[in-house]
Amino acid sequence: MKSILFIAVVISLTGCLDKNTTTPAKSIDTFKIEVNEKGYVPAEIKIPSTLDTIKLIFTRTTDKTCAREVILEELNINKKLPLNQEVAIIFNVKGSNELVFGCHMDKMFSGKIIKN
Ligand SMILES: [Cu+2]
Repeated sequence: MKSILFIAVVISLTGCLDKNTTTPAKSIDTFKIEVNEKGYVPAEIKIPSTLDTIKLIFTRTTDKTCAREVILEELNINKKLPLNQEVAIIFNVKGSNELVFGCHMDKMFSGKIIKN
């Protein structure tokens, strides 16, 4: 009887461990992007393919480039980036494998979100 109980405990424990070690399907992930002299940094954001929603927080820290907004044509997003202010955009990424964002001048400065 005792050994049966012990086995049951071990099984339930390993069950728990399995759940913790496999990556859970996250619904939202947040990334910070600085818009400086180099453009959007980081310019490449890799996300898990299971991700539903992404939150990008942009902070423009320079006046020296034309990248004063962030445009995501595919999703009709166009947001001004005031100097040294955090601007968050939240959107669904379920239907896209790759999304490009950039400035208004045909992506002279740009970045992309890529699914792993
Ligand atoms: Cu530009």
